Amino acid sequence: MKAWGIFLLLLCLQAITYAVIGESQTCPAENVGKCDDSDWEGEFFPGINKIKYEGPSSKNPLSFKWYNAEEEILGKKMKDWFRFSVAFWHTFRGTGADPFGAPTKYWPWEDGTNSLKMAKRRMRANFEFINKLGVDWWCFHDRDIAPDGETLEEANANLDEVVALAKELQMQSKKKVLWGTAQLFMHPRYMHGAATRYAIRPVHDFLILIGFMSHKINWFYSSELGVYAYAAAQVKKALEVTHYLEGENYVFWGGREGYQSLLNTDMERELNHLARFFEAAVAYKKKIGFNGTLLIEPKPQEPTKHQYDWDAATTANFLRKYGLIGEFKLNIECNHATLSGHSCHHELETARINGLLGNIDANTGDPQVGWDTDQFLVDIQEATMIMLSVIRNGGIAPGGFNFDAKLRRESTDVEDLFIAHIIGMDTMARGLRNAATLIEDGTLAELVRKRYQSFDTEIGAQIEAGKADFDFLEKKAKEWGEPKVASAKQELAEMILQSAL
Ligand code: XUL
Ligand code: CO
Repeated sequence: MKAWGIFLLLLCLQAITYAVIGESQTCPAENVGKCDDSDWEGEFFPGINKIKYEGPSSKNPLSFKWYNAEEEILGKKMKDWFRFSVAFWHTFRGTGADPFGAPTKYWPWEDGTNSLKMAKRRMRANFEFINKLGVDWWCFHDRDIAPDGETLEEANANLDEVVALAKELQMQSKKKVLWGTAQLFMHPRYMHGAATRYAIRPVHDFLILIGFMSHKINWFYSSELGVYAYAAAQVKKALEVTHYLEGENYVFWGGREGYQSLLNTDMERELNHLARFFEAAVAYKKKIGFNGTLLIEPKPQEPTKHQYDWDAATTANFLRKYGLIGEFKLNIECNHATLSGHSCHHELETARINGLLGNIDANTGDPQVGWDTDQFLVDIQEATMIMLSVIRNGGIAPGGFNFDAKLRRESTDVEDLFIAHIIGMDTMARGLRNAATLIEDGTLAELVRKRYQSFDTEIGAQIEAGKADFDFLEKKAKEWGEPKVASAKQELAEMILQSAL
């Protein structure tokens, strides 16, 4: 009886304490776990200071060994060569879940909901992160930063609330959006694509063809037209908020603009729809005075079996066919490049020589895994090749290097978010330093020049100017006899490259 009495007394005391003091209104950073309804008032990354350049001999994982923002390389500050950006969707919405397994990451500030309150808290975490990391840019999809709604109006209102906070945080920290985009692939309404398809139309046409139906039924069209219109409305809003957040670019990645089977697909019609969609986006961009670059991000497949913007060359052809070439550039993603059977360097060079190199989604795949693993790029040789293209392009501003990369599922510490970005930035910085060494040394350029030197002669120049017809060339072939063919010197080129690594 006595024990029960003490227990009841303790319960009463607890009740009185809550009534007088109230529940704790803060959720301090040390409180790893759930953060009920209260606002987060601690630091999100306690114990992590602003990341500094400490040089190659540093053993501190939370320091840059090669990226020195203010250092000039080939007449430009490192930070201006790169314009590094954090991808909100991976860094703040990545959970570690994969098709076989549950989430593995439980960041202390997350409360397990997709509420507006949580969206705002995450946005604050984003700004603390980019401030501490020392990057000036961030990228987002509309639906990563704010919850979707039951209606378009509700979704837009949610977005407006989070964007207002982002704008305030941007002003305080002098950060900006590198690019924004609309997420047109997650919601089931986009399962057939967003800007391409009347999936049901071929069935409908077939029924008319065999005489089963005699006239067009609007219902068959309405749902798919509804998707196209919804996607347009979503892009319209995403363009507006990107503009409001002083975004310098806007990206189109059409994950579901493609097909699973050509049997039920009218490819020509779908591509026409896509071009009309892009035309409307160009018109709207001009209407609202958004001067950012519109970028298309090629990817061959995943989630669709075949995506229409397969690679840089396919996308360039699409833009030329529809007269859109002057309105768009490309956002080359390295992991997408390898999925399409190319190297990142190939895709960058294809974009560059077509005047289309706009931005880089800096990541990499795994040579033993066949899908888009979105890893941080840590291969110094690849980074060097990438930077050779970027330097030849004179930089990529107003584009930049967006880390469309995520932690491995098994990396679960908060500090891993920093370490991953640091090694991504250091790797690219090593690439820049190496590429600059190669360019200043000039041996590689000389090797390449020599391979084409016969075209530097008078007749070579005539050929390059399109002034040598077949009759003339036949005459020369007879006059010169069997040509001597020189070595390509590939191994020597590889040796020169390695000397700079
Ligand atoms: C998907 C991908 C996207 C785009 C933006 O593979 O790269 O994250 O960058 O939608
Ligand atoms: Co990407």
